[in-house]
Amino acid sequence: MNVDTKITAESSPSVGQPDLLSLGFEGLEPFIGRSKELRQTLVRLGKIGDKATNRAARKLHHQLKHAEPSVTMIGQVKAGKTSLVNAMVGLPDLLPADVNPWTSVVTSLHLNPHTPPEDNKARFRFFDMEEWARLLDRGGRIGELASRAGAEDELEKVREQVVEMREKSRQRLGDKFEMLLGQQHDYNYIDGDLIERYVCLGDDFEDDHETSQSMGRFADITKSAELYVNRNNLPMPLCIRDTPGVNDTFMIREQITIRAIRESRICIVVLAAHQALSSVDLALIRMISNVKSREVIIVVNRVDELSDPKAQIPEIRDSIRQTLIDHDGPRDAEIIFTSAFCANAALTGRTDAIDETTIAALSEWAKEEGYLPDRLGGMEELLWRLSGVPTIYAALSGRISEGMGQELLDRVAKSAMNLANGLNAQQQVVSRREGDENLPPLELGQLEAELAKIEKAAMSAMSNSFDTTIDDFDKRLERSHRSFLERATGSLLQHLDTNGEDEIWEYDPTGLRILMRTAYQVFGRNAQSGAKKVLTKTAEDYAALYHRLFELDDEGFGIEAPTAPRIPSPVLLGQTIALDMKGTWWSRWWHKRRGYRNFATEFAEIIKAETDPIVDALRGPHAQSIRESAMDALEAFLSEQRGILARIAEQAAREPDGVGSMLDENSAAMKRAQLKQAMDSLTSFAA
Ligand SMILES: Nc1nc2c(ncn2[C@@H]2O[C@H](COP(=O)(O)OP(=O)(O)OP(=O)(O)O)[C@@H](O)[C@H]2O)c(=O)[nH]1
Ligand SMILES: [Mg+2]
Repeated sequence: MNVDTKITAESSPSVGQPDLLSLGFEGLEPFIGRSKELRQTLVRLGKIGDKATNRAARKLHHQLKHAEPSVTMIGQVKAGKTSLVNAMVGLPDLLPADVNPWTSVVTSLHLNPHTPPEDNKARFRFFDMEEWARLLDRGGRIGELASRAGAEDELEKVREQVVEMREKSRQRLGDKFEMLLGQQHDYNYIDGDLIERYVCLGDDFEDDHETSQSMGRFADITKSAELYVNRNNLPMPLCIRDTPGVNDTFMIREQITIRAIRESRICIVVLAAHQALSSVDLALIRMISNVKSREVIIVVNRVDELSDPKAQIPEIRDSIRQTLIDHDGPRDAEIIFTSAFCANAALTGRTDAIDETTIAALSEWAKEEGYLPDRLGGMEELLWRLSGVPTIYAALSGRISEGMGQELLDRVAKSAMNLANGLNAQQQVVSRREGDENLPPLELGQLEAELAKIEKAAMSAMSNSFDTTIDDFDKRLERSHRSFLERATGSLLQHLDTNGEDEIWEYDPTGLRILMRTAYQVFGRNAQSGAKKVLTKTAEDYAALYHRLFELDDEGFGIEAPTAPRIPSPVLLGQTIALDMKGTWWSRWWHKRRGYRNFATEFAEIIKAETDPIVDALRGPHAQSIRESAMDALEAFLSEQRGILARIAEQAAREPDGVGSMLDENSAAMKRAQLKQAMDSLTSFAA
């Protein structure tokens, strides 16, 4: 649905501190320099080639220019995620941040330095019927769990909350609100009111009947918000995702947060300095423990609230490290200390919002840590540096350059090299035919059959490779799952033998997660090497075809195989299961059981029911999505090669009065020189 598309564009609020926003992004410069260099080469290549080559080069150019790395912010409730996102964007009032209302939706901010402010736009998606029904009819994951465990009281509590929630939504949105499910609302402007209506829940709104009736408060049923915002002073496009705090009783949002982490390469975990990571936050640690340390950044916010930062910060850092080690978290993740409050004061120029003692205390700590340079531009810069935001930018710059950035350069350079290889083959064919008019014509009639043969072989090799790998994965998961259940049940029986039934037994599911993670890693390695084999073989087949069809005598001529797909982190392993929650339901369940046999079989059943969905998701959608991205990469390669080969064949077929005669000797020589130069430059991008 398109809402109010005629509303005139409103420019985003602007802040006159462009220099602050670039501090810390210096680390991106080498990547951006390389990206520009590659883009220039693509422009040159496009000019040398025919129309189709030019189009292909422009497409690659666009991919480089608009590549958008993304980062997801997750964390404790009220840690200051939203305030920090606003600070990082440089727009302190963009997203509503307060004690009340609270964020209830994943908001993706797409920041782009290349699009004009008139193009700012917003898109809000609502839960679909199924998600909503799952939440309401069954009370989300907690409800499912409670009913499985027979925890009637918990179930009743969940039901009450659900009824209340449904009533509130009805009040806010009218009786027909369920009709909105599954829909989306689009706007071609962005402002605070609009965002608040879709992404925040809060008690303040309850009495606000006027807003409810006239405009609709959609936050209950909003699942995601996408905001497209112009940001001139950013070195490249960037997506920042804000998520609701991790403490959601219904846990439907846990799944959504997990999905949001999957969608970004980098995850920033926001904690509040005065409630640093403790065992209460195990759900949070579980979510990140399956992400590589290097792709997790831990941010401890609200340091302006510490009375003695110089002494407290090292203690907080040590305690976080210890918690990560104790609970199998990403132990080497970088830890950064921030104050969104200082950042936003710097951005708005309200430097007196922070009292001098706080500034002095923070400065003393910051000097020690090397956060402050010898010379400062002024109060704004001091506060901005103390805020830690430039340190976050610097960390992001490093991760982007070495991760997504490097892969992007590599992928685009390979495609560009293949375009150049095609042009090179074309030139060889043309110049040889020009040199000897009596050569017999090329046997181009076979081209279609040869192409089809390569394509068919490649697709079926890739497909077979994944069939085998996924099958192995499946078996391994099955084995791990079974052995975990056996071990857990064994330990339960042993407990009963030693301690009897009165003492509650607890079992840590970390073992299961480690087994599944290992199975996944093995699968990832096999999937990648299988895909690589197929891609390399296909590239060789193409190179042989070039030689055969066009009678190339250049020994060094080859075709670049595209890179095998990246294996994303298995974030979903972190989702909360019954064994993670040692709450009252467990002790009640325990005390209701009598007799060994009951304990053992029922326990095995409940744990199997809890863990089955994770196993199914891993071997199902998760493995499939990797298969699909490998297939996509292969298909793109096949169609790229088909295009290039068809172009050469077409040129060669026009001989002898085709291309050769269109160009005089000089310009042909010039083109050869230009192509050689472009190829030399592309060679330097090889990883
Ligand atoms: N003193 C201080 N207060 C902060 C800081 N960052 C955020 N706050 C305050 O903390 C409260 C919560 O901030 P939010 O940014 O809404 O926190 P959040 O993590 O997004 O909260 P939820 O989305 O509801 O989980 C607000 O009142 C902020 O003004 C900070 O660095 N220092
Ligand atoms: Mg928030």
